[in-house]
Amino acid sequence: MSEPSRFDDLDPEETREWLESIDSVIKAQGAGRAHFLLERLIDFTRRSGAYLPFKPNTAYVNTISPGQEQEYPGDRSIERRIEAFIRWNAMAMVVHTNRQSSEYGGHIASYASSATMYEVGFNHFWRAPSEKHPGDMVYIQGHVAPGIYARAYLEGRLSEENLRYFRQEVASPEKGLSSYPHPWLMPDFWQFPTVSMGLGPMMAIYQARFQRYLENRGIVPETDRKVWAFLGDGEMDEPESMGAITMPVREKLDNLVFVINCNLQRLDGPVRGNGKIIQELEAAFLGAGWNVVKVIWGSRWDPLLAKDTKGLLRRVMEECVDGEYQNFKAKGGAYTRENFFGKYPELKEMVANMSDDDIWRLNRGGHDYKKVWNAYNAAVNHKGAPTVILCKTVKGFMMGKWGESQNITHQQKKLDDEALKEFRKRVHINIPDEQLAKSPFQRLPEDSEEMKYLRERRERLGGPLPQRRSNAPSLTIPPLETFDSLLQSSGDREFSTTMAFVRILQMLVKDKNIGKNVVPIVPDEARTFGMEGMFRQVGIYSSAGQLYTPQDADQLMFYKEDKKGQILEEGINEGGALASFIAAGTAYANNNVNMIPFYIYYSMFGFQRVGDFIWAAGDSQARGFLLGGTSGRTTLAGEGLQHQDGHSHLAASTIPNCVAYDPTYAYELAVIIQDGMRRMFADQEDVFYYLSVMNENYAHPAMPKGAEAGILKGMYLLQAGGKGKVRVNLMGSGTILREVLKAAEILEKDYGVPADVFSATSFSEARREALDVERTNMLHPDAPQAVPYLRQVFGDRTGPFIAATDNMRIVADQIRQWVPGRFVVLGTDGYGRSDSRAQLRRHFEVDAPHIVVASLRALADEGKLDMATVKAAIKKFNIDPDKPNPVTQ
Ligand SMILES: Cc1ncc(C[n+]2csc(CCOP(=O)(O)OP(=O)(O)O)c2C)c(N)n1
Ligand SMILES: [Mg+2]
Repeated sequence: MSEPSRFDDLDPEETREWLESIDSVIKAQGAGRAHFLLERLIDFTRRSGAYLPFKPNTAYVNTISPGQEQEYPGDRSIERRIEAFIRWNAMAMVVHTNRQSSEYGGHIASYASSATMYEVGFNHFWRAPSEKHPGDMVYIQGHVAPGIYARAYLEGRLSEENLRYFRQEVASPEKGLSSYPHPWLMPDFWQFPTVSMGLGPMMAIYQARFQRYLENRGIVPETDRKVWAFLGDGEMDEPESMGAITMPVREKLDNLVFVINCNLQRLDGPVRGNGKIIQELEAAFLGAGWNVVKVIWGSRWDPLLAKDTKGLLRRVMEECVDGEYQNFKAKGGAYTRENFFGKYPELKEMVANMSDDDIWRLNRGGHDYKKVWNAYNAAVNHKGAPTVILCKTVKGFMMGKWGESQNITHQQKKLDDEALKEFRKRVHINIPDEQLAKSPFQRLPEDSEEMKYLRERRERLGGPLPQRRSNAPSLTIPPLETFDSLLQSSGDREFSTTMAFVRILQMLVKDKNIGKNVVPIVPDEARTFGMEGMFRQVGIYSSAGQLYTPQDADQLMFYKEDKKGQILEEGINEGGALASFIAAGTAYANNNVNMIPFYIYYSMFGFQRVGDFIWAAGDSQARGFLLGGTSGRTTLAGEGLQHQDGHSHLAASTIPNCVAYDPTYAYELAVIIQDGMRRMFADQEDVFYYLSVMNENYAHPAMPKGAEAGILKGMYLLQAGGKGKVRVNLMGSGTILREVLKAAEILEKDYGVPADVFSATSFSEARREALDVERTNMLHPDAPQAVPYLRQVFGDRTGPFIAATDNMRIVADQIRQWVPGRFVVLGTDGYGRSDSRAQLRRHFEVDAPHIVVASLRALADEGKLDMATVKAAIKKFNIDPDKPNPVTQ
């Protein structure tokens, strides 16, 4: 059955009667009663067998009608002038930069479309952190950075030099401004990295939820602070953007406001040329349960809409697609008269007394202070659900034919004299012709009413924004002895490093100083990692508490949900869990308190699945521990190809401030976690950790005396071989270190080849140190030349060296240039598969026999042993020399 159009009315008289009835109900009993009756009518009709398709859309007009609008509380003419100066300077900094070289890039059109949306926020809504208030958190759209810098310039926070060094951070580390919001590069300014499209929306959602978590747990006082996220309409196509929109409804996050700049264009062209992005987004957000506020039409449309008694204007508004709306702004008033109003003679008549310019000036909602203010005001006062504001704007607004609604506008970085003249005209700034070509930056006189207004507004809201703070107090980290039980030999008791980690976590949550700061995060894998004991111990965070008796209430370790619960159980949602990790890991900057996130997940679903979030965590200077659980391509046995990770350490090494370890023993893990906490939460270093933990059970030895430093540096001598001239040096990490130890035993016993065995806790940390030392040496040829740690730890040993791990070979290969001799690396290159650990280690050629054969062969290559011994060993260990290479299998 086709849907009847809401504009084709078979019986207007009957319709009028129904409307009058509802109107009288609204007047007499209120909108609530009217809503109830309508719902009952719909329900009744459905139950009578009619097919009523669900239509989660309202008409293509503003949600807030003119009659409901409040007066604008600001001085529009002053604000317009301030905005004009910001617009000019934002454009000028991009033009300047590109005049030096088009290498630098930059964007004008995105901010040009959203200036008013930011100005209304800056002048009326967004509080800065101060003694009185923790401040609102604004996720600014990445590409509008020039506009934000231009405002900071007017305020005197940035200098003209700063603007001149836009995108030149190397040329001037002090003055350079980063292209986009990067806390890493501008740690006092930017709070939230947003430019990788789609990450901002999710990070904002989880930030808003984390605020409630901190409040409910009594870690920060309850406040009315809000999280605002500014997003592009094109950006909403990223799966992450809408991927988490049901959570804030479930969590009743009325501290969250999305503002989507619907300028109808993305980079290449229209977002929905053949449809209407605002209606599409409205339906999705309404369906999810958000408070949706559409700001489509500016005030100049109000009189026309008031005259639209027959609904023809609304009909055309609804029937036009975005591709056409783009044309109306790109092609001018005459075009709009013909192709928009021209659809009905009555409409054409309606605008007959308007000039083409008047028609072209019919403004869009997102460029109208009053409309935007009313939408923001509705958002901050809405209770019980998040709000999304859909603002319709013009991409490249005020750029004239050089950018306004043009498909090329996103890439427009250079404006010629004619274009600058047009821009000058549009912003009404008096710049003499002879100066125009230089597009000079414009300041407002310090004693002007605009400057007074600008300052007064921000002072009233607590100071300038954006600003990032990081003066949270350090935490008192427990000493290593706290984990003494893990530093001792476990005797016959066998357990995995994952279990060792859970023990450490359990000890930490009990710590009197930092127990409450610990934030365990899991994506529906707590049982996988043996953490279910913690459900009861510290509770699972739930804003609703627990409204039911858990199925396992009679068990010791029942599923306890609690408003004060400490565990963030994110469900099967690695992206969301990472966003929680970032919120917790940056609490020192956003909540003035150091929180200690431990996010444990299947190692395969970390760097590989949500690597860009981890990159953003690095940019954000998040602190905390990522734990790649059940790691290792041959250790996770049965799970097979999709689960068996042997490359997360490679990916981890790509993130400069991510410190990664692949420990074997409980004591190594304890040393690493204790020192990591010291670095991040006592010394407040801006690093975060990636630790792989495994699920193979084995006994753990006591920590060798004095091993701490080597564990942290990434390599230490675990076991010295006996006496003997023909010898090898072995190294390994994770569970494969145990294969290495077995190999050492075989080599010594069966072949009389003693082996020194090193535990390689981190090839990447060892490499970083060595590279750093060499770089310093290279640049200081006259200074005493330092010796990389790896050279020190290997001392005067000569080859061969054999390394084996449960990772791709390239992980161990990272240290090749500092290994003083022949270096043979074994690893798990290739797709994983299901089988037992023994079978898998044989398949990937990292079991003890392969390590023995590799060692013998290396000795033979050095002439220290004959090839016959190698051949015999291959035979003895039943290794099929013609077995296909696992890489290609
Ligand atoms: C993940 C990701 N993919 C692609 C880009 C490149 N990119 C930058 S801006 C842009 C278009 C943005 O369009 P929209 O979200 O509508 O923002 P507008 O500039 O129109 O406000 C694209 C594709 C990016 N920054 N991030
Ligand atoms: Mg857009």
